[in-house]
Amino acid sequence: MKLFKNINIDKLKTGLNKTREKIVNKISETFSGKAIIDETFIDRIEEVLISADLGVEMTELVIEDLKTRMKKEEDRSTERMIEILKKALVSNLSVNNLESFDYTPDIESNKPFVILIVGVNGVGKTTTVGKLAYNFRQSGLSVIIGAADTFRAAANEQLTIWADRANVEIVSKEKGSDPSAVAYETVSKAISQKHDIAIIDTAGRLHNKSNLMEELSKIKRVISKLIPHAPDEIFLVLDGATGQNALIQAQEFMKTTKITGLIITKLDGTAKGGVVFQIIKKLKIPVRYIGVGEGITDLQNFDPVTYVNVLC
Ligand SMILES: Nc1nc2c(ncn2[C@@H]2O[C@H](COP(=O)(O)OP(=O)(O)OP(=O)(O)O)[C@@H](O)[C@H]2O)c(=O)[nH]1
Ligand SMILES: [Mg+2]
Repeated sequence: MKLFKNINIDKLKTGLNKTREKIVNKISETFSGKAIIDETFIDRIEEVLISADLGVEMTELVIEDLKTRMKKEEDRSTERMIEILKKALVSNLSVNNLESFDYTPDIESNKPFVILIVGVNGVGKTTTVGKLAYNFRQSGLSVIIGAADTFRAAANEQLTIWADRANVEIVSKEKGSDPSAVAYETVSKAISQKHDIAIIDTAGRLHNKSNLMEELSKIKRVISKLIPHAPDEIFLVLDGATGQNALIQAQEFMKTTKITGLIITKLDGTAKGGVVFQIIKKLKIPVRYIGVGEGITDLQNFDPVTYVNVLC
């Protein structure tokens, strides 16, 4: 079965412009005319990486790596230094995350494959459901989506627009109905109508945080009554533009929900794209997709090497 592999280098480049400018321009300034690698020079690089939201821990690892690699270098040109930095970034990204290089969900033997989309309000869950549905649909799979955000008034309409754009079926109920009932009906229909994939959107905000977590557990329980392996994936959506906060949110969710993968949105238009490194390093949950725009084609597979190459 063909599955979508969406990596558009140009789009990714444009999307990551601000982060790249921050890292590359500042580093180029630092490097220009420098032949001696002294403490001030290293400190400057460290500042640049931290300001791009790489985080202290990840920055320190990269800097150590950079120092070791630079000792062996004759060529101290800016281009060469950026190359070395790239190597240091890639090797630190790959450590715990080799499996995310090539993500192919095993949909064939787990039909209908159920994906639950979770995250706090405004991070881009509904948009991501639309983009995912479109991509799977484009790969020739039949998709059904469920509007289990019954809390917010406009949530149904918003997801219906995405369902039309992606040309997929949608299950929704009136505002205020039980989100688990929507999830149940979505998965039931996925089974009876033989869809390949069911994607369930959830609310980002309920009356309070423990409500939200309880609701998610209930959705999970209800779905697994229909299919024991479901949900096959619980994707946590994080807004990359919030930098450090995204990491904190993820840690909160992980306390109560078994997150199987991450989707980092809004990496376009932010200079905090370095947060992806921190998230990977700290959370040890694979990043599956990244959002680089509001359009239906703006969801890409995440590949660490491509990400670093586009960034520097
Ligand atoms: N630039 C950009 N905007 C995005 C991206 N993903 C989502 N957005 C925008 O973020 C805003 C919120 O997106 P939603 O999909 O409604 O977020 P949500 O998590 O469903 O929000 P709630 O349902 O309120 O919890 C919208 O304006 C989207 O267009 C992205 O990758 N890039
Ligand atoms: Mg939503």
